[in-house]
Amino acid sequence: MKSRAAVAFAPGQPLQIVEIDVAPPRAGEVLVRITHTGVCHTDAFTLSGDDPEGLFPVVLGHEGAGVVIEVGEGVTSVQPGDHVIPLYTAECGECLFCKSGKTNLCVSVRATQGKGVMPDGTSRFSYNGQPVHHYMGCSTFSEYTVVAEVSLAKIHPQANHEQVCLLGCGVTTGIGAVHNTAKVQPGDTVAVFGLGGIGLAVIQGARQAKAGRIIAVDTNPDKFAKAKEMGATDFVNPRDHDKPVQQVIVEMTGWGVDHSFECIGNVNVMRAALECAHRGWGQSIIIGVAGAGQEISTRPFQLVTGRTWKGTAFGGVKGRSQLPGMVEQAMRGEIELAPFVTHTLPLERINDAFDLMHEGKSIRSVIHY
Ligand code: NAD
Ligand code: AHE
Ligand code: ZN
Repeated sequence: MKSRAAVAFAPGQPLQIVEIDVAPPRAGEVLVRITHTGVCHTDAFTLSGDDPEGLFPVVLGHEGAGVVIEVGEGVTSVQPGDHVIPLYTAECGECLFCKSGKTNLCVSVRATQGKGVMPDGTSRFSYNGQPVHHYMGCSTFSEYTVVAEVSLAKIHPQANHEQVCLLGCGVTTGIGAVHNTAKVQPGDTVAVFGLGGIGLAVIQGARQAKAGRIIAVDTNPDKFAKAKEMGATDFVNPRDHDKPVQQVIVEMTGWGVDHSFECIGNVNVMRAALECAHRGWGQSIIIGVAGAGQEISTRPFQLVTGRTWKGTAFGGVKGRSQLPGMVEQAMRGEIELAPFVTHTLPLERINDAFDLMHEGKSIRSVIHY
């Protein structure tokens, strides 16, 4: 079938809105009509050419919601008409990782996903007869996409797709990082570096966890108002200080924070986030994605004196078993999604969404088809 899609033909180039061909779903696969998709910084990261797994041409997008149109042979967990969120972290329930009870990092389709193809090693997308790659197992920048059955969470049919698409990545990642990875407790002190969609979701999660002080850090002071609305109590612009931001935060708190979260993808900030963690027990959670060749460093003494460095993918959330419940939490107002949606744009204006992100003017632009 034909599908309108925003295709990234080459790194660093604007997306092109074209009509691609989408082949029918094969065994274990599902054809989904995407109704809405957010634009996450990770899409911009891959488009920039900095992603070691970046492949072109590709249909990017991994923060969507939609409706099942057709299922391939053997698919039993969803049927046409079901409302779904595609998952870049699948959940097969059977692999070593799913069975461990220790992680959400299912490996069932991860290897082929990273190569931009379906689990059988081929693509369902083509343009002018040439294959186009899939992305993160989702490719939500196409109105019609094909995903593996294990990469779909079936959600409440009355959920508002314009908002719950953000549970496909940003909001789930931030909230999940607080509850599943850091396990923030009432009264804990938290520092959040980077106040985009991810950082604001961390703040929302920290407020849910009844954290005490929530210190919001960004070099763009325009981000502070929304951070305050979400529950941040203190605001730091590193550019207002002539000493390292970790020193500023340690001085504000006495010994540092119980938990810090890096939500930018900057390895220097990752170091600062670790070094503002409390002596003896503070932990720092890396959420930001850094480019090819980037490495983190600190003095080992920072770890010897009791700090812990961790990372998280999709906030540690198991998509098929936990995301439907998070959608219902959003429907009950227990997760607030509306403040994240600063712009809604038709597919034709998707490049504006990238510009707004780079200019620091948006939290999330949601694209509709
Ligand atoms: P965003 O662009 O919306 O927000 C980033 C924020 O960081 C902006 O407000 C920007 O002003 C701020 N910033 C930039 N440099 C800074 C600095 N030196 N000091 C302080 N603040 C600075 O991005 P986003 O969509 O919120 O994504 C954030 C990061 O999280 C990206 O790296 C993205 O790839 C990553 N991410 C990871 C996961 C995961 O599962 N681990 C999931 C989603 C996104
Ligand atoms: N492809 C990159 C890594 C990108 C990355 O770390 N992705 C995060 C999700 S970002 C969502 O916006 C993630 O979940 N990683 C775990 C995984 O399995 O991809 C690289 O460095 O090669
Ligand atoms: Zn994302």
